[in-house]
Amino acid sequence: MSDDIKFNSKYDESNIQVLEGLEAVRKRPGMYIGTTASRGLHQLVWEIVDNAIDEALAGFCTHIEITITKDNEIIVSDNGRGIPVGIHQKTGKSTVETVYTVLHAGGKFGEGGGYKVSGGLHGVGASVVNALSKKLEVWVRRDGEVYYIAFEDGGKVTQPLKVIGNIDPSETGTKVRFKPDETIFKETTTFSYEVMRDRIRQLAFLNKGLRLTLIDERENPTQKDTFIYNGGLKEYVAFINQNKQPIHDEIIYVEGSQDDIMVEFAAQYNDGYLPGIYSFCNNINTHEGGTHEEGFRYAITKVINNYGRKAKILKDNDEALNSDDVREGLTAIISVKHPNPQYEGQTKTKLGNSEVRPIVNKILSEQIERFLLENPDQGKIIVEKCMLAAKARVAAKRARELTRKSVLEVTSLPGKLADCSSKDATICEMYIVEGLSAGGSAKMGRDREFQAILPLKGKIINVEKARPERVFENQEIGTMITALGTGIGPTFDISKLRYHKVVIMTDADVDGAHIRTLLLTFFYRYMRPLVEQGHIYIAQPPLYKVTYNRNVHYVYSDEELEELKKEYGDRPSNIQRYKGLGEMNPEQLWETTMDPERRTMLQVKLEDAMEADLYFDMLMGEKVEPRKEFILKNAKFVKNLDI
Ligand code: 0R9
Repeated sequence: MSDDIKFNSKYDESNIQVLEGLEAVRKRPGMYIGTTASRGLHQLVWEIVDNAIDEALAGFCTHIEITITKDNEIIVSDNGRGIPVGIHQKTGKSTVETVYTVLHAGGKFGEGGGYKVSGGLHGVGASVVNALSKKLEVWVRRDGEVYYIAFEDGGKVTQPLKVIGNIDPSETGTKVRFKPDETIFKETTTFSYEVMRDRIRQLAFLNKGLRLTLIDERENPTQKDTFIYNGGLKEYVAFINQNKQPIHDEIIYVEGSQDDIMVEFAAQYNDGYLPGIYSFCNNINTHEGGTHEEGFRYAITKVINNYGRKAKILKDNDEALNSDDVREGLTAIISVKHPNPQYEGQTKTKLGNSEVRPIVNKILSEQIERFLLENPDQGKIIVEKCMLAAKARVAAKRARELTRKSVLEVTSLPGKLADCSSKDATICEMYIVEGLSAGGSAKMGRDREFQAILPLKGKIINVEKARPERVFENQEIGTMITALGTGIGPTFDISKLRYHKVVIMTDADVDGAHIRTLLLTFFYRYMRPLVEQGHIYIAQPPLYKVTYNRNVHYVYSDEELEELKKEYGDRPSNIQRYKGLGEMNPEQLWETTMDPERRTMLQVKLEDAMEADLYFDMLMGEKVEPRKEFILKNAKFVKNLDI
């Protein structure tokens, strides 16, 4: 059959169109996968995995296996029905070839009438992966036969579809192997096991009962992880709360569907103050929220108030709980699957479909109410926690009205800030410096045109453990907020940011690391756009000053010191180990750490907010055991532990 395909009359004509389509992808890959850096490279894997997940959602696939080969190629296989192999009416080519060569074909050409569910902003389909691959092969097991087709150099068919073997008709599935094109992915073609493991685990949580296996053949012995969660989002919430202190045992779990829209939800309160609310549509994290989150917020506020009144926990003269009160310390995940999602917002991660709001509201209201009625012990704990949040809110408001202005309203710049003279925020930098003496050196050493210095006295409050009202009362935090100019909370406005580089400069010791983590936690929890948009940096002061005769070298790591010794011999005239920034005079601080021509700074990036949440919980939260475990496990990486 496959040999006939070439002679089909439609073949030549459609072939030209196909190659033009794929060529467009190669010319502008960014338009299709966002970027050709590491994130775009991984996007290739997700495009293929998405198709297998669709097959699972259609009810025909239970296991997906993803392998990174020794040569850094990717193999994805599923045990679904296998991609159809018959001739496709419109293209005159086999459906499998069509899927891999016609843009956006996967969703439109399904024979089973199922719709495409998984995938989001870049859900562009398998043909894009083919266009950006040096080589791509597909094996389909269907109707007792193994079919094979191969492409090279961005989608040119090198082996037309043919049967290469016979099998038991009960064995079905699809396997795809591809090698990303190095001329497109110039920055890197190396896949990250950690990045892939985190996303695959998330996909397992989001698709209850589906088994996903990740294998890395680059490691010896082969590294392998299998994920399957029969509890779905319930297990996801337990996972997120692993380093928190839940206040009730039973996780609230809701599942339902209406008008082809599937809704799944799980939630549990912990003794913290900040909410951790995550939402997904078609397995894509909707960071900017949207109609599913609105439906959830409405439902939970209404149900907890109603239940609280009915159960007489909320008394007649108690004020109603607002949506902030009922979300304090709540970890919740809402996931919807929608056949035709509309995304809005700056990063197109806000769900816009208005019909989702009432559907989520209805399903959640009914089932959360049932949960509370069936679990009155837990219901009582939950309502009381929300009432405490409301009390704190009311008290803080009163205190603000009675006493000094809140840090949120202060407008004059803090006295401690040595500001820069330029008003052009895009070139301005603010150094947050540990200690008053280092602050003094930094003030003298800086370029006052564009570098501002804010010295910090001691440690800032741990925002992970403090109620927001207390955070805002904290002097050091107040000073920072005013200096930055953005405001905070609902009035946060990044366009008012006064410095586009905010540089954390602390000593290279344990105290310095602690202060740095406290500051990062604050920025992450309360001013996340600063982190997301890459405004936060970490200064890299040198660890040593090494002198050979009269030549001075500043050395930034122990590896570098070893290199230097190799190069110049083992006997420098002097090695000075810098314990703190205070030991450097202003010129040295400028030369080594602040001069844009010579310094190196680390830019803090946020790859995955949910993973970051877990780390902050572990490093800064209440539970000691997980932190101890982490430190023991990572002790070998800690080189300069000064105790
Ligand atoms: C290894 C990665 N897996 C896939 O890419 C994959 C796609 C796919 C699929 C179907 C089944 N399994 C799959 N795995 C499928 C089969 C049928 C109908 N719809 C889908 C059927 O047997 O009737 N397809 C995804 C798109 C297409 N198939 C189609 F467009 F070719 F139909």
